[in-house]
Amino acid sequence: MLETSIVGQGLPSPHNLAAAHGSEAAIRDEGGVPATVAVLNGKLRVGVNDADLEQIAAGGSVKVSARDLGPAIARRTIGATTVAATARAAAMAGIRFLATGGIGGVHRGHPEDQSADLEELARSPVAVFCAGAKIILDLHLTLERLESLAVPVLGYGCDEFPAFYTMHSGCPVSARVDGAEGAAQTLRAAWDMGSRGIVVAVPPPAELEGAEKMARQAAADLQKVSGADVTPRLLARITELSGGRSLDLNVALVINNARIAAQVARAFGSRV
Ligand code: PSU
Ligand code: MN
Repeated sequence: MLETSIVGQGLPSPHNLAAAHGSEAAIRDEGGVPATVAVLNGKLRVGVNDADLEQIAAGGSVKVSARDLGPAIARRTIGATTVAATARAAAMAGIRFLATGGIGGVHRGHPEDQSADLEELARSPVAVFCAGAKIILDLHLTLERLESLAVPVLGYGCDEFPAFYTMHSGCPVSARVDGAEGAAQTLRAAWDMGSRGIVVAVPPPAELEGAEKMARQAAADLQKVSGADVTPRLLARITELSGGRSLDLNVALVINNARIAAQVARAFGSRV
């Protein structure tokens, strides 16, 4: 299962479609069936076609988080779903595996701005494969919040929570898993023990040099921005600051997460 806020708001063209198509292809490569989620024509769709994706990628889509699903359906908006809204869709469809770039979290300097991704993880029984949370966030507070919500944070072959553009955040994961089999076993045990959402944090396939410095700069530049716009605006600022280097890594890590999600799903013996 794949989200579309990254296509509609998170990445510019043509990187957004490259990430979406690349993720779907990676899942198929691993023998899985991709289901990309969006709100279209007054319906929450689990599985969209290329024309739908192009419509979302072309702009004009609205960012739809969990609370926006009802209004977006009623108003027939073109809705690009965040992790929170996609996890809700996964729960309804009985799908347990979701891949994205990075989950939302607690914003730097604005601890009152907490992504609905976190609360939704406490509710929906879905494993979210991500390169951690974006370095533009306050990762320490984000992990504290996940701990309070009793959401396991599994490091896929790592002990440190990745920070999206880098595998180093200085913050520990709650448990480490190794390989697809190891991850599948731990997911099964955690769900048996009553866990709902589970974060599977996968180190990014490359490092963006100077990521921490750029994140600090971006957060300082956009101090006055608030609400749903914050995440897309911060990502766009990092793109400028990195001279576009962040984009290729962003696409690569989304595809990498999708591939690993499909491998673990296969080991788990379930649908992606
Ligand atoms: N990962 C990316 N790019 C993105 C996002 C994640 O690489 O744009 C999106 C996800 O859809 C995530 C959302 O759920 O940002 C979080 O937004 P907010 O902080 O407003 O909840
Ligand atoms: Mn927010």
